[in-house]
Amino acid sequence: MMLENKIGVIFGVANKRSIAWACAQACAAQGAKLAFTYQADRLKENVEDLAATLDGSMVVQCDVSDQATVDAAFDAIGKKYGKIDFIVHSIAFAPKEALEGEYVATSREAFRTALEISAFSLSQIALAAMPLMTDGGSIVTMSYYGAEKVVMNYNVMGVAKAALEASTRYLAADLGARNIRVNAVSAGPINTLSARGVKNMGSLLSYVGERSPLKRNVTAAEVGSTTMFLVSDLSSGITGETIYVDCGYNIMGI
Ligand code: 0WD
Repeated sequence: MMLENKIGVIFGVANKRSIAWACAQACAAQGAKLAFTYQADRLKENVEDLAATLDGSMVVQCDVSDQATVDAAFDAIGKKYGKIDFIVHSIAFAPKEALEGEYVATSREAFRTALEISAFSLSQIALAAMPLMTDGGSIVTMSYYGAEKVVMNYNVMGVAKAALEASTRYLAADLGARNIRVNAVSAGPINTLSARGVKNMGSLLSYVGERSPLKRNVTAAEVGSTTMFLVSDLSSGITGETIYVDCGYNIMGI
């Protein structure tokens, strides 16, 4: 029971395929109590049904584009649990038209939205969580290889993930003195709701599955167990890192 007496907040469960849900299951299996946020009413029932399978959990609305909902969510979590030990940030969004064709054509609005929801939200959430992380803590976010190499159709989301990884390092430097660690997991492609928003995701999955050292795609459960490690004391010496959980794909040259 690596996470006994620990309270975690999980951002980004949309349904049972969500990476955030795999992270939640891995953390709950180690004894963590979890608060879940959902973005909007369309996801409320899904998230409530999933959370109901875990003892002592709570569910609260939080749309990171609306600061009042972020403040209200942390208020409610603070009232129920009194503290937070870890956060899983598993949120990203870009308008669909920005996830196909040429990156050069990205609109100002799509750029702003993608960076705000997918990257700024990490520092926004860290700031809101700090007063409740009284015993130190651990924050984990989800990134992707498109942050550092060009991946067809990933476009502005790659730029947002580059900002997210840089933000992970700056936050780690700021929060280290409070014993709060901040790390990113760079996950290989997984067939989730968000992934289906990227054009030709199916061919990306087979390409990566054939070429990665392990000759397969990673599973959400594998991302979940690495996240569990990163929020646990087992990783107490690790902060500011981007850890690949991608069946080794990123190490390959030709
Ligand atoms: O291949 C993949 N699936 C990979 C995903 C590979 C590497 C990284 N990732 C990242 C994603 O970019 C994202 O950061 O993992 C994270 C989780 O993605 P997911 O599990 O693949 O996707 P999904 O189940 O759709 O969850 C993402 C959720 C949203 O779902 P929808 O589908 O409704 O957009 O992010 C949440 C929302 O629940 N979200 C928001 N939450 C709060 N405020 C907002 C918002 N404004 N916008 C989206």
